[in-house]
Amino acid sequence: MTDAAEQISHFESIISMDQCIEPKDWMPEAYRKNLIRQISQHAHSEIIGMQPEGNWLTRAPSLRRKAVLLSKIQDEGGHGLYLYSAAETLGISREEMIDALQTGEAKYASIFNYPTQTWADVGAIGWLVDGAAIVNQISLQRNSYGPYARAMVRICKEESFHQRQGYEIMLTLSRGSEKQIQVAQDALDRFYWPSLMMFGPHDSESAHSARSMAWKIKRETNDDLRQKFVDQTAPQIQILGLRHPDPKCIWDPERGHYDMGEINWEEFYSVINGNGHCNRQRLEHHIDAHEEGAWVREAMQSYHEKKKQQSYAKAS
Ligand code: FAQ
Repeated sequence: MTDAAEQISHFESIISMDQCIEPKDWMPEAYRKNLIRQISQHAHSEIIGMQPEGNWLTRAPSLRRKAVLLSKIQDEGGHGLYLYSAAETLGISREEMIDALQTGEAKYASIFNYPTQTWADVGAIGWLVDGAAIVNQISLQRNSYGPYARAMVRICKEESFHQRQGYEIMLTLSRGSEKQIQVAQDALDRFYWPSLMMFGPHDSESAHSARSMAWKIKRETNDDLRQKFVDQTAPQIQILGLRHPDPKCIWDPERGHYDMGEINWEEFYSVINGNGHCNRQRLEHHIDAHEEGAWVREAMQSYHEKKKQQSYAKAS
């Protein structure tokens, strides 16, 4: 066997035994690139995802709600940092990833291009958006790249708290006044379909799924994960006593699943191609914050350089 054939065979045997590929292991270039694409877009989603909820920090209805929301948003920032670090182990720099986000070359989850119009939207995001993220991320805990899989374990623990805090907001509103019930219903109506879009296009239309499934970068397909989410969400809507936004979401005893209506794919592609309500605003805000933080990065860099010089001087 040639060296190259041996490398491929070793890589494939690690994948087939459900073990992890680690940063120093040999890996095919396409595997590395696909991971960088998915992990960096996942990181961007966590960071851009701080903005819609951040919009409500100064208007949270009580000090308790404000403290919880602040801590949740900080968690999302932390998730972005673990994920950028995991992507860096594949040989891409943080600057390159940020540049790809800011020039629009790299995507982030479509859901964060929808505006948060009421306090109930904060509840709907925690319940539905974090809920959809967990369904996906639980399966990603078993993905084949070690640093990504390990980051997912910690992230899932925090997301499950986020999901509960969102549901608790929705429960409080749906047990409240007529007006509160109405804003809860409105938030559910606006966030339900975009949450289903978080799982990506149908399997038949998904450009990366077949390869990612073969390499165990993804462990379940877009449609299978979406079905899990629909199945877990329908009874939660019943408990809230709200109207389901999808009239076709009916239990099918033969399949053992809830049915679902068709997603508006035109809207999905329009949003991921930069034409959602908030795409421009989200990127502009990110660029402004990044520029404002330039002095912090420069100060840290020069401190690091100084420390390096001092340790060289000591050693020589
Ligand atoms: N939005 O071939 P596929 C969170 C793109 S974390 C935007 O099926 P793939 C936490 C896709 O990138 C949420 N773009 O792609 C939180 C590809 O474009 P490309 C993020 C989408 O990768 C909560 C093209 O369409 N979670 O919410 C979307 O096999 C609250 C073709 O699609 C993750 O990123 C979309 N919804 O499957 C934070 C999980 N769907 O790259 C704050 C990790 C598809 O060729 C507040 N990622 N596209 O230009 C994944 O599991 C996968 O990447 C999928 C897409 C399932 C998202």
